[in-house]
Amino acid sequence: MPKLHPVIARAAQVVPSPRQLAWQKLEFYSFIHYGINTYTDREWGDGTEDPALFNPTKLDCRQWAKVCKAAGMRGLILTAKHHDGFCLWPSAATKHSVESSPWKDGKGDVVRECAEACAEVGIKFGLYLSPWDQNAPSYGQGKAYDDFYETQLRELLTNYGELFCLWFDGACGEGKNGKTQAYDWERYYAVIRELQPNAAICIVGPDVRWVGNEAGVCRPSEWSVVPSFLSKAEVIAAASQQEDGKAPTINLDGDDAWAAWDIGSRKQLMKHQNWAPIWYPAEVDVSIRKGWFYHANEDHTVKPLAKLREIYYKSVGANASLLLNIPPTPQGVIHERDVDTLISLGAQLKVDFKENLIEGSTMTASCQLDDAHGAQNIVLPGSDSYWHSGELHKPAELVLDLGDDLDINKLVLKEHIATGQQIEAFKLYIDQNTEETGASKWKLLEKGTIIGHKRIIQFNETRVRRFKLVITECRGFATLEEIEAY
Ligand code: FUL
Repeated sequence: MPKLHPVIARAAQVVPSPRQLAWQKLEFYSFIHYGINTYTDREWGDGTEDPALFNPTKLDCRQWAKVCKAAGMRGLILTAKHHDGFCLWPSAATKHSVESSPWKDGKGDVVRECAEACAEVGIKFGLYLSPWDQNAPSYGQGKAYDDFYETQLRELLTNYGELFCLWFDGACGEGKNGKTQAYDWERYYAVIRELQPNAAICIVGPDVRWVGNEAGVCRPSEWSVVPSFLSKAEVIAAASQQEDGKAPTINLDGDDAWAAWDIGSRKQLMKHQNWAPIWYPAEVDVSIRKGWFYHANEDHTVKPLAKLREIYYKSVGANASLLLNIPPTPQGVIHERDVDTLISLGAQLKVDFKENLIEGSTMTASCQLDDAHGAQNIVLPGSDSYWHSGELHKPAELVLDLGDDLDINKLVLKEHIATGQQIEAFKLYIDQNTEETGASKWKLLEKGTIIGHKRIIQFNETRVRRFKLVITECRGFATLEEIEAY
């Protein structure tokens, strides 16, 4: 393989932070859009809503957490405050909160109940705190609002245990005559790093990138290493939805830099070489229903199991994480339609990934860095060891021998991303000779690009004993941490 251009060599050296690695391992978690909009039947409030409207009769955060867990999720992100400014916790910075509602005589705290439920059920907890706040009198006054926002952040970051992420969106629908607030993002980020250094700062933030649409679609090559301008708050805000709660019109085929179909290839890195490459992995956010908040007239829009499963394969299985929104009803529970579908999804994923048939396999490679990085490491599930090709001058070939003919319909490939994302293209073959001996008859099964944290490759169930994986293009070297076969 030809010598790397310095721009690409630099990208090959970019690695995730420990918090990004921890976040990536969660893979699938929920968004809970709940607040005053749940009671006004709107997607975006305007900050004039009466807190007295907030009065759940059966609020059950345990049910939320349990349903998430049953669906196969490892975390939950709650909208502590949406654009209307109503806070789901009693905030010292405003009275526009649950404290002014009849629920539990103003003594309730949804953030606390939810944090406790997640801890009890054993999933991670994260928070969404809308920067745009139409109720705060200081909104649009620069530092005064930043002070207010920092107070709220500190409350959330200190009183509710460990948070796995803080989620900021760039939406602001103030329109031409609205207020403009220049958020002091660096100040907000510093508070998060100070109080919860392990929390990932998502979307408008340095740790996790919005995939660019709300349809559950990833790019075919969803690079985790991209030019750093993509993490600039102005760029993200410009790409976010701007008009009354409408989904963004971003089209991944568009040619603006954010929306482009390709943002991390060599071509893009060369084009944007003045922007240092950063580790900025993608998250796919999508709602189980039409809207982000609950609306009874959208009960029929709950996505069917097949659609959710497809979204899972196309996000978690394409080097992104999946943030699936489930909005509770005005009673404060997840609607039975959503519950049924989510339970089926969890059951389906359990069946799909029930028995990893890799145990007892052998894996050989045409090259390896040293004895500690041999190909057999790839078929030791759960171990930290991995295969490292060493510097590559020609394609690396790996052969997986399952030890017997087995009926397989998917492989899961994982790069060792702690040492960066390197693989740019691969070919996967199956051996049509299923006997132990005799010459292999390789048939091309799949031609792919990136692998990253996880690439799920599905195919028609085939009786097969051996696979060959050829890494045809990569940056510097290649690694693989694990292969699973189902
Ligand atoms: C957007 C918001 O405007 C929507 O209401 C929703 O919260 C979505 C996840 O992010 O920017």
